[in-house]
Amino acid sequence: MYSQGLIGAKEDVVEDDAFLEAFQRRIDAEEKIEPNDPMPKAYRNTLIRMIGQHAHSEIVGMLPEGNWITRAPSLRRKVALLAKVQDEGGHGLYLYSAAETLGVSREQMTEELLDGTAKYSSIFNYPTPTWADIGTIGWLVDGAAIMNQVPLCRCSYGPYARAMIRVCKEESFHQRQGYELVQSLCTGTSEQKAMAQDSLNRWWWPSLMMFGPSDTESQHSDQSMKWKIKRFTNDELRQKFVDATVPQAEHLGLSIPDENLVWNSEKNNTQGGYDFGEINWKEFWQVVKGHGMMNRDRIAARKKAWDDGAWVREAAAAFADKQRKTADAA
Ligand code: BYC
Repeated sequence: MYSQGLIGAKEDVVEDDAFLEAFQRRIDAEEKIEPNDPMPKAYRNTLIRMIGQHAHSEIVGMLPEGNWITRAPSLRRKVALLAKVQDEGGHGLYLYSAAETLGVSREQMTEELLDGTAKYSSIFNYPTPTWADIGTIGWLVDGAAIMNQVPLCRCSYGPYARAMIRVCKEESFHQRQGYELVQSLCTGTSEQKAMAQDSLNRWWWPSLMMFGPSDTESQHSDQSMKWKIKRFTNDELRQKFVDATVPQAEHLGLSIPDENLVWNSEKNNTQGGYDFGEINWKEFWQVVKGHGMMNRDRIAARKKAWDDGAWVREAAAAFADKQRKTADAA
């Protein structure tokens, strides 16, 4: 899908065995790959796909929470939520810029999001009917994002790895504000605590789905691990998330909605970990393929924002054109 229109890409290199082995040696030596370095076409396309999907997730991720900005219950909560949603917009911009260093344009990536060819995280296709969802998203969704994204700070592609450092710091603040919000609900009235439990019941399984298909089904993990784009498999990260989050739920006095959740001291090389129930993979693939509860609304909202912003793009292009002509005439 991304093989056409690589605006900044270097001429294709001859991908013979010597080239591929030399490239792998650089990866194995933990050297960072930079935009002008020769790289296999598949490495470039894997990164464009993954960084593009990540950027789209940040941008679409602003929608479910943005929905609550006008209804935040206090000024303090409103300020925190506004800042969080703005941070997600900033993450999207870093990531589009990182993808552009690989030779794909932001316009092309946006078109692929709007026409449904590019993916974004399944998690943002679930609705946010209650205020507790704002806390739960910070706690679980940003918590899962951190688990997945901290290892990406060591990704072999330099611009992505560097962008992830600031993103992770901000996600960490988001996770804390979410946990603190849920904690307030859990120490409030019985109705507030019930609202927090209901929200956890709805977001727990979709949060586990964020890590992607199981290792036996993941198409890209093996190669991405060899290229040190990914440092852990989907299942390894999912397990770390479950092990970190269950004690947090216990501290809040909330129940994880999984009757098969049980401590297993033999897990994780006998360090112990939780066994947990089977994810509903049918639901996961339905959402990924565009048939979740909110897929249509999310894309319609993005399309409207893109169309409404057309005059800004035209004005910016006209201004740049005028500057160029002035410079040429001087
Ligand atoms: N939703 O072979 P696999 C965030 C797709 S956090 C939708 O395992 P890979 C945020 C996958 O793309 C969320 N699609 O792929 C948080 C592939 O399809 P294609 C974003 C999914 O790439 C808080 C196919 O399934 N984070 O933004 O090795 C607030 C097979 O999967 C999902 C990132 O993007 C899913 N959950 O691993 C605001 C982090 N899972 O491309 C914002 C970077 C899988 O072949 N990305 N698919 O058509 C990654 O770490 C990896 O790309 C994934 C998937 C773990 C997501």
